[in-house]
Amino acid sequence: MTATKFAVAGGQPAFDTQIPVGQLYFPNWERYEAAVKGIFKRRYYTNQGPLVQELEVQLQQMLGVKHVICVVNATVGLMMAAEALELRGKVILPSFTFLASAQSLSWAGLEPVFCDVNPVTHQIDVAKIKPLITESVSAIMAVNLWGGASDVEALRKLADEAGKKLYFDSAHAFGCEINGKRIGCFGELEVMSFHATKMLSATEGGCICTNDDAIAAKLRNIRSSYGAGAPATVVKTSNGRMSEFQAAIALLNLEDFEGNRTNNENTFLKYQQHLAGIPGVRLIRPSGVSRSNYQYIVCEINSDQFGLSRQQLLDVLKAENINARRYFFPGVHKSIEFSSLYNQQNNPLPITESLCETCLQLPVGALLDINDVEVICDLIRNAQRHSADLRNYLGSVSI
Ligand code: T4K
Repeated sequence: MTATKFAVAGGQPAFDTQIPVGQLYFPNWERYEAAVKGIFKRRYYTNQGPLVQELEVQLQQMLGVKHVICVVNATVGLMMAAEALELRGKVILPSFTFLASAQSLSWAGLEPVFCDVNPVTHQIDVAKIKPLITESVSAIMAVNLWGGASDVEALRKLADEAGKKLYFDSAHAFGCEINGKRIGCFGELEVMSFHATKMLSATEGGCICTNDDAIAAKLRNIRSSYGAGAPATVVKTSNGRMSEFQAAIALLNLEDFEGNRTNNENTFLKYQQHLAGIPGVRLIRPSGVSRSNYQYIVCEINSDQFGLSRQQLLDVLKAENINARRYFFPGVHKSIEFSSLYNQQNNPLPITESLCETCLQLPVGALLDINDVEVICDLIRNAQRHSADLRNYLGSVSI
């Protein structure tokens, strides 16, 4: 292949249609139709209907956790979590995450304290949490990224010693296990996302998992002003209810979860095989778990070794109709809301800063034909080989 064959240089794109980046699983239409017929027959759209109840029971069994509270999405779930845990003041969390993790704190009147992440695993760096703990910190929110997990044991020990609460944004971690124990069982509670681009899709949706009866009762009352389950005194209520249509999709996708997980794992292995040896490309293996959902395919691009910056490689792939992404950019600490809080001198976040510039997400999920992985990897390998020529087509963007 020569540089002129690349779409960015005027060649034919490798794919006719866009290859999306998320999971995006669409269950069998007939099964969905039957589920919707049931909703119409019962004439019951929402408010803790039978499908939501069924989903909660199935998730409790699958995750081995006492309570699953289904919600409208994980962002609202995280806001509800802060209220149920009665958090005050500040919460320590990584900045290398989706904006919603930190903004859930703003909605709850809390202030984020950003902690750097581990350069190898991308999970919150437990050693860097301790110096950030002060009297005004009420909790640690760890984010389990990329189908991997934070060091849950070290976090538990640290939180207990400091007398702080511990909870997890596990939006990426549905179906993952740590030493045989499903994610969902750790900390005071965990919040999962069932967004369309996630491992278990409810189109929009999520759930909160906890083994604590009192927290569960509060969450069920915070979820809806009319309450559900055991009565509990709560100050604020919300509308975090999941509808029957969301639950119908989630239940169907749950049936197909194992097949989708295996497909993701095979996709990861194929990327691992075909990206091997490309200078400047490091594929991230989900860490801290005994079983991953392989929800994301994450690479770091070292521009000195690769010859193109992460953004330049994204531009090359985009022209080929490959919708690779740069989660997370910019770091949450640089977003409009939080940039004034972030003090580079007092609390530097060098790893986060670097990852925001170098991380790349590649396509994975049910809509990806696994044979296309080889095509994508060949394009990346050739982009590296022809990086000097390609830079001419990509204009003056510096590496
Ligand atoms: N915590 C963490 C760590 C998170 O990553 C997230 C969400 C949350 C909390 C909050 O969870 P939720 O409140 O969302 O439940 C996506 C998702 O919207 C978001 O759920 C996710 N994280 C975030 C990392 O990514 P985008 O902006 O990448 O999605 P979008 O619309 O660009 O879609 C991605 C690709 O998929 C595009 O190529 C379009 C395609 N697509 C998408 C949808 C939804 C389709 O072809 N069909 C579709 O139906 O945000």
